[in-house]
Amino acid sequence: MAEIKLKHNEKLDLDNILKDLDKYEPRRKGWTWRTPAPGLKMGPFEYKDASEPLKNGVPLPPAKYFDNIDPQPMPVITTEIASGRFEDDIRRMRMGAWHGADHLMVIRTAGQSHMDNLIEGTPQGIGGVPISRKQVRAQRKALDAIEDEVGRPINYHSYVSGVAGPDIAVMFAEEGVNGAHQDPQYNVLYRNINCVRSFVDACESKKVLAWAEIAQIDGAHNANATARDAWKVMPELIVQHAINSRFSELAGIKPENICLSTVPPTATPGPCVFMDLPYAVALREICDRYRMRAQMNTKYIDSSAREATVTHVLNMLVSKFTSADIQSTITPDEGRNVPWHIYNVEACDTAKQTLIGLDGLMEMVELKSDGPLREKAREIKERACLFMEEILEVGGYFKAVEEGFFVDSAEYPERNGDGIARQIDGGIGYGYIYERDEDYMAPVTAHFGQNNVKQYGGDPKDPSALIGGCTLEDRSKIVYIDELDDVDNVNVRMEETSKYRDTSAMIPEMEWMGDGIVMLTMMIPENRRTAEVAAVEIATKMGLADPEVINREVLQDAEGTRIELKGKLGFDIDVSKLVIPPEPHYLSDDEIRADVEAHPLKIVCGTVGEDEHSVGLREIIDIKHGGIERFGIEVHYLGTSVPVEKLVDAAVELKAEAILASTIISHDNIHYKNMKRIHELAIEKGIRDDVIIAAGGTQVIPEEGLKTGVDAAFGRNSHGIDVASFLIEERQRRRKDK
Ligand code: Z97
Repeated sequence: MAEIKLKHNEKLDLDNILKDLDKYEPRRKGWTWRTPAPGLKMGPFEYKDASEPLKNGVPLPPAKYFDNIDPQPMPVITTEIASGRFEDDIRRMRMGAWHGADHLMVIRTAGQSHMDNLIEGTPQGIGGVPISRKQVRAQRKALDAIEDEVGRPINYHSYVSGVAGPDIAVMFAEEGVNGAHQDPQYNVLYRNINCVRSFVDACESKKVLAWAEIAQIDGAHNANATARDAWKVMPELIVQHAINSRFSELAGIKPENICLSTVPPTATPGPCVFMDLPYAVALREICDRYRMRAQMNTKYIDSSAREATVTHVLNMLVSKFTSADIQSTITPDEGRNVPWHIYNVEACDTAKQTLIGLDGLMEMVELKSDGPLREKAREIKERACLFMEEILEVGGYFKAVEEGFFVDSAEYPERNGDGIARQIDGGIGYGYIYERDEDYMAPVTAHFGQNNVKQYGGDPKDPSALIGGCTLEDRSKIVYIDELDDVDNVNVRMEETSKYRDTSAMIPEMEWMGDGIVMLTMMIPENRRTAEVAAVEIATKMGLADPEVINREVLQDAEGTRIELKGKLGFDIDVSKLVIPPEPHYLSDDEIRADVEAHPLKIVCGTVGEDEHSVGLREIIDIKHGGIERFGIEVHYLGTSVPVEKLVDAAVELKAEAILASTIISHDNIHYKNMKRIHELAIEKGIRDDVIIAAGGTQVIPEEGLKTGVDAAFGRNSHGIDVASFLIEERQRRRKDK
């Protein structure tokens, strides 16, 4: 099957991804960590904790000041994608990968834990897409092309939870999935699936994950998100991690593929690092042979992206102190349920920026080995051990769940008696566990427990040889089903949006192609309640459909409220009809400096005529404003209301190579008249061929200005770099002509 090659300036062709999926074969199995690059040198810097750089990516915005370098931190960076349409998720994956994500997690949005079989095709239903073989194949296939493009392996991930857990695990192993959540406690506590069934199923699932070398993440973060006071479940979080990790190891998963889904339990305005760091240290110490996948706190996120970003950054400080192996970047928009492209990308940037910003930190600081950090960590570990002992005392995990040990709102050993209680003989899937019959046989690879092939002449060490290999060895045995539902499938959905793929029509989107959603940010000078209603009224008058306030922050009770609102645009545009002016052209700072160093450049300048404005020209020349002085250009500033004769005379006297004239006042076209006069005077004085004349001002239209005979005219929004680039290039042109 021909590999897909992406071009950085061309959109990913979804039709091509979906073509021939029946023939797709994953390139590899198992998880990939980043390659460390100690002592990496990039631009003017050296990094201590970086990993190998990407071939292609989007650097952080300030990278333009540092040769556009894009250093990559050491932890794998996760982006959790939950648009609910896998075909749009694929495009988001590419954007995420360009911003540094190499663990792409697809959140199931259909409540799939209760579906007792594999789902085929690509139905969207009403609750969002379930994970299906077709979806997994399409996404893994797209990621093969994306990882080639960015130049780093990408881990693809989803969930092996629910009553169909083992079926999904096998499908993941067959399809080259690299990471998966698997934790029977999730089924029991949050999906009320029978506990015995969940643990029996988990044996099988974990055995399959082990074979496929899939990195496993547990579900402990859910206790934090569900608890009434999230910081009170710290001992229990450790217990949950311990149960799943030890169980996984016993089922055959290598410790290095067992990742704990850690989550800082608290958030601001609590003194969160003071509470979260001892917890993370305790966990590191007690579960030291496993990997840490640090998620951000999602329990206390509200709808301010700014606030959520700070929480994320504080959380990453804890990650840095405890050397988290995977940094998750669940989008900081959880609080307002807008799982949009931009937030996935922003969160990846937040992680990259923070972790690179903290590069080398641990070479300079050390966590204290005494004091509150260690005391608190020890206390958390003690509480966790007591919790575990009590589980044993009451008769084991199932009994403890029955008695409501978990997600109780008090801090253990206190109990409020409001934990989640599940019956051993109840819940979904109860009554569906059968002992293996005497003549039971399982000629399959990666099967938990007795496969009984010996009875049939097989080799227990190679059980599938009995049938010439199972689907894990012989892919031709995998039954690939394209679609089962004629109406609810990706082809129908893509037909509806084909206009935006196949023509030059374009509409903005946040989540799905063609959704037309835009966000408005407004400062409404009213109280919160009035501002919310006013914002909706304004959006309606602007023609947005379904306007909805998604964030409100009080600036002051009476003075104003910051409002963010989403709404739907009722029209699209044809990009082929746009008149797109060429990009402004600049030389780089280095190019300008080198030219000035080789050929010193002297200029005279001033605001001409009866014009006292000085700010504009100052912006162009002053080093403080990033003006042309910073390139080493020698600037002779003559002030304001400078007669044009004086400017030209100064150029003669100083043997300046260029004259810069600023002119703001435009009454009676005086600005253009003055420019014309400078040009004529330079001819009269015999220096026109030796001097470059440039003029500018807020009322200057460059095309009109050029008609006066000057060499360049600069209008509103011009900067020092525009003027410097022009001067240097014009000089170079003149040098060549000589
Ligand atoms: C995360 N931020 O890191 P269903 N199994 C586990 C889960 O945590 C989840 C599911 C299954 C989070 C994502 C949601 N977690 C938040 C251990 C969901 C999903 O198909 O909704 O029943 O299962 O994963």
